[in-house]
Amino acid sequence: MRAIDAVILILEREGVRCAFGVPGAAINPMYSAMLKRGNITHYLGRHVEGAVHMAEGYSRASAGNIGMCLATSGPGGTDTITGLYSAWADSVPLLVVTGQAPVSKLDKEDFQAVDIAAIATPVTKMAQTVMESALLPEAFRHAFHVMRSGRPGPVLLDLPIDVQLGEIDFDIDAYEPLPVSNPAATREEAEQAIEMVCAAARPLLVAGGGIVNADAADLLVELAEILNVPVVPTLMGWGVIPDDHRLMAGMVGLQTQHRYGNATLLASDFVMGIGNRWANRHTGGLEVYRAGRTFVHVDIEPTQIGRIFTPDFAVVSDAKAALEVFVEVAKERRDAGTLPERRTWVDQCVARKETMLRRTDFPNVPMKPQRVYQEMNAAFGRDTRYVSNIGLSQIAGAQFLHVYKPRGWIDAGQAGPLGWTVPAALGVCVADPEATVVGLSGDYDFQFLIEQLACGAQFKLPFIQVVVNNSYLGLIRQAQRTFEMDYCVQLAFDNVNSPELDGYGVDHIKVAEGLGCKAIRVREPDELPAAFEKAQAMMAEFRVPVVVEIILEKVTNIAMGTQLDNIIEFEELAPQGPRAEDPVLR
Ligand SMILES: Cc1ncc(C[n+]2csc(CCOP(=O)(O)OP(=O)(O)O)c2C)c(N)n1
Repeated sequence: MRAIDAVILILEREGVRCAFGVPGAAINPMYSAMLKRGNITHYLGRHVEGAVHMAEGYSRASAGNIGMCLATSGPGGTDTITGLYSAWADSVPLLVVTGQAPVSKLDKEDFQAVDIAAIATPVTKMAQTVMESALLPEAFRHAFHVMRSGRPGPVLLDLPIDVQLGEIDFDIDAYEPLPVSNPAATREEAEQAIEMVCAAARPLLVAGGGIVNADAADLLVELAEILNVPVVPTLMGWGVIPDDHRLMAGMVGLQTQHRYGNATLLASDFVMGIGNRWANRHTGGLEVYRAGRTFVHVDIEPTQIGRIFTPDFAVVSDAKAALEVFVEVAKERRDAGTLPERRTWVDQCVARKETMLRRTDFPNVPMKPQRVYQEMNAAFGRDTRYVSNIGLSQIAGAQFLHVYKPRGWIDAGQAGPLGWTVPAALGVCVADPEATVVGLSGDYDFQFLIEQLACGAQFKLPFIQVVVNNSYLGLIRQAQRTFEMDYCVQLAFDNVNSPELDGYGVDHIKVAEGLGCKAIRVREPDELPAAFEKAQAMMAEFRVPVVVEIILEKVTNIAMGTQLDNIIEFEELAPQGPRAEDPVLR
């Protein structure tokens, strides 16, 4: 059979059910092979970067399934690089398959021939141009193994057109995916780690995205409950413990943080990080983060240990394997009565969570963003999957929204490429068609890959896209406190077709409607509940993305700082005591 026909059989055997892509001459044999079998659904991107972020969103929402993006040679391949980087930075498995010029033409400056494997190498776990048809099956088997093993990540396979079309002998019945083997904590390591937790007076668990990747959230919560130790999820781990769990102590960081989270970290004397990478926006300056604390680090990837700082004790292990043996050891200590009593420390953490709050119930018009998140919490249920990316919208969303389950907050946490949210949300819709998916973007993030909305309209991928419009590049201008950079960077302009926008510039409603979606504009906070309800009804009726554009005040500042102990609060804080409008505290 043609080697590319064998590839399609392998993809099916490895669990691939869909592809996101853009065709072109060099990858067209692969499309012909998909057409022949008809088992892989193809979602046509309106930009290759959109297609690759859709594939990423699909992987991030799926436990186990891997998103695949197809692109042609030359610009098709280079357009995938941002998606590969974003997946690589956040440990997301993702398969990019590119077409390529024929092998004999690779060094002849052929049309759209570029060494994409070399370009992709720094942002992938493996990037390879496969030079022989007979090598294609093993290249794919190896690629799936690499994506699934150790710290997950993306792979790019580049297929010259003659390699795709070459004839090979292949029997799919003789093909088995390679088993995944990951390092696992030993019993001795678990005893040592739990002993260190027990020896601490004010311990915390930092729960990272590795727990999400390992599908081990239940074990993390079980461990925290047995030990009675509060949990700080990282941005990538947010949701592994529900926000309203008594032991959810808040997020820590310079931007996506809670006041109570930072205060609790600063009050702690011990931190065990599991499946996290001590990202700098979580730790801030290491002098403050580490001062007076003992650290244990559990990570699947040995080269991650000590990359940021040397922990007092390290365990190289898959998060699930580590948590299983930690729970076993903790249960034995509980049954033997050798776990320390933790009531005072936990009560102190809970008290901070109930009182160290930021105000959200602003009545202002134009709206303050805090109010938007208060109303989103009231409008969207516990099973909502939020998708967000970068900017003040993402930062404020993380400070004020509530997440209750793993993969309930899907975020390009490290790379933050503008434009990511809409396509990633579409990929989430494909992965979980039953879910309520809510994208959250600033106006600039929304505009970057706005054309992807057409894909949602075409393939009936309904989700709610909240656009908080300050027409201001909020995060960048807020950063201007450090540099004077306001040089020809105004998003705002007078739109001659939409004078009612009063200088906010792009008419997102008209664009969204032109792309086949539904759209609502909201100016007053009291209109928000009805707008969200209407958006959900429209989504159900028309099965297309629904944009809810919220006109914000232009100058918006969200609490952030340069160290955990000097976060600047720009707005008034909530009055002391539980905040009635907050569903987590109600
Ligand atoms: C591809 C890319 N270019 C530039 C940036 C830098 N950047 C980060 S946030 C931001 C402004 C975002 O504006 P908007 O999406 O409207 O969100 P806001 O901060 O106003 O909520 C920019 C330019 C980026 N993250 N990605």
